[in-house]
Amino acid sequence: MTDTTPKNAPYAVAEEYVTNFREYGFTHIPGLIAADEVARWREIALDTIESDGRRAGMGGGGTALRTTSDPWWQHDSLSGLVRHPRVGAVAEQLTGMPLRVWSGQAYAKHPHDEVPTIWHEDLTWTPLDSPVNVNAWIALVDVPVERGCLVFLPNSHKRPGPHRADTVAAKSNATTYMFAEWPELEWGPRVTVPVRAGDVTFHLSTVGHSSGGNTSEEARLAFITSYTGATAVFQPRPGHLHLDKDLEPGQPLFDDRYPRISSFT
Ligand SMILES: O=C(O)CCC(=O)C(=O)O
Repeated sequence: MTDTTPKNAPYAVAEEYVTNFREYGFTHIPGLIAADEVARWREIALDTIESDGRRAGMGGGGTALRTTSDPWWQHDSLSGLVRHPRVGAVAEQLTGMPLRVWSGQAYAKHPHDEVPTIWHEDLTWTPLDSPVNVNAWIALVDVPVERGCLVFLPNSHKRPGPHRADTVAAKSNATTYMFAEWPELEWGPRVTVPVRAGDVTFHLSTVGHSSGGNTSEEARLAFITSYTGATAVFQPRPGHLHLDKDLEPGQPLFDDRYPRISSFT
């Protein structure tokens, strides 16, 4: 990752976040989205999950995590959040690379869905060849520890490769595959990151992470935008599912469905 001056300079965050992101593989940026804007997106995300939600594939182990159905471009209501200029600009600043959207979905972990999200990294589940993949996890409500905030394995992106597990094997042992594949990760430090509504955490696809169950009385509501390198190529491995039937293996991503951050207004 090289240092670049972000195109959207007014949206740039302090250099300490860039340093943290590159050192640990994730960073937490408080208050990136203003309170009134978050309130609006919270309503829209909830409505979209209620009208067109499904059970999230990432749950493993029985969590009832609900998500808006893929692909994001079928939900006009969510387009403004997927193309959020500040969130996109920060993703490019952190990675130092030109990026495009890969996916964007709202997720609700309902009260007393107490099953944690499995330990995983995202690369194994991503049917792309790309110089970088990064997720922005946008908190639409306050997420204290008891509501199931994210837990990261700092520095886990620096482990020796290969960084992808076999997707078919990982699927059949979803709750245990990560520590089975990279046993040393089980014994490293873990960082639990409670967040306020409007905060955003960013993490690389090679970083191990999970989240706790929701033992609280309120839904945990978040929006996850996944970005990939502007030059990314669709390259599914055995076991990958992807709903865009117009994409052929080896093909670059279409600008209309996978917009470049530089095209956001
Ligand atoms: O929201 C969660 O529980 C997990 C999120 C996640 O895995 C991700 O953002 O990559």
